[in-house]
Amino acid sequence: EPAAEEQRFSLREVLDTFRSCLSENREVLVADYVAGWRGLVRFLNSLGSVFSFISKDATNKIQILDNFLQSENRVHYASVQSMVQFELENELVDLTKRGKFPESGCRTLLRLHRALRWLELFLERLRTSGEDGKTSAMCSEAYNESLAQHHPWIVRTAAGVAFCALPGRATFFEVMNAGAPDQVVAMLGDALPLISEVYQVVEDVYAHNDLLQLP
Ligand code: 1PX
Repeated sequence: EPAAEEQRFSLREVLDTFRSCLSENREVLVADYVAGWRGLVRFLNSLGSVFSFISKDATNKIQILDNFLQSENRVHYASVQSMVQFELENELVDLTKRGKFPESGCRTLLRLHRALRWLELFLERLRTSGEDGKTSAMCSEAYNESLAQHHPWIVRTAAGVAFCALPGRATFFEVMNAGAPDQVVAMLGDALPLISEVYQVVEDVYAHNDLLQLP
């Protein structure tokens, strides 16, 4: 029953997935990271088909990482840290220009990692916005401060058009299905520090290995 399924879906559960991402020794678990993204994409799809070019790309990247998680090398893909070590030691990453490994785990996860920064900035704006806040403006500001810097003109333009189709703040809060607006705001307040912690751990791993500009 798809309708009932839709009903139960709350952004709270999705954001909770990011809680389980971090192990006790601050390893970022790829399976949970990917599960979090799968939930976000589901949410994006429920906003309408204008966003399908975005969700298709995200789904594609999720699938690439999923394949590694099912492969014979899966133990090496358990955490972001072990993935980076494994792919670098075995020279499975194109470091300066695209070549033999256009779908390495490292470069694929980096795209989602950059998008997580967008999510953090966007949700923080949503959390602190007033009732008349414009989601499209919040979204494009967050985008310009993060992902846009890594996208060519054509993608930035398409993204800008899609942002105009975002529903208003009230509808947005309803779709999140996390209760009344003040409860949504509280939920975002709980979830954001976690998202930003996961972001920061991955950022540090990539920076330490000089991987932040992978082609
Ligand atoms: C309540 C808030 C929850 C909203 C959940 C929204 C989830 C958004 C998921 C966005 C995932 C975007 C992944 C983009 C990865 C990417 O940068 N890909 C590009 C580079 O990849 P490549 O393999 O070529 O190096 C690729 O070119 C991307 C193409 C698609 C366009 C990406 C536009 C990204 C806009 C992000 C903002 C999403 C707006 C959603 C509105 C709620």
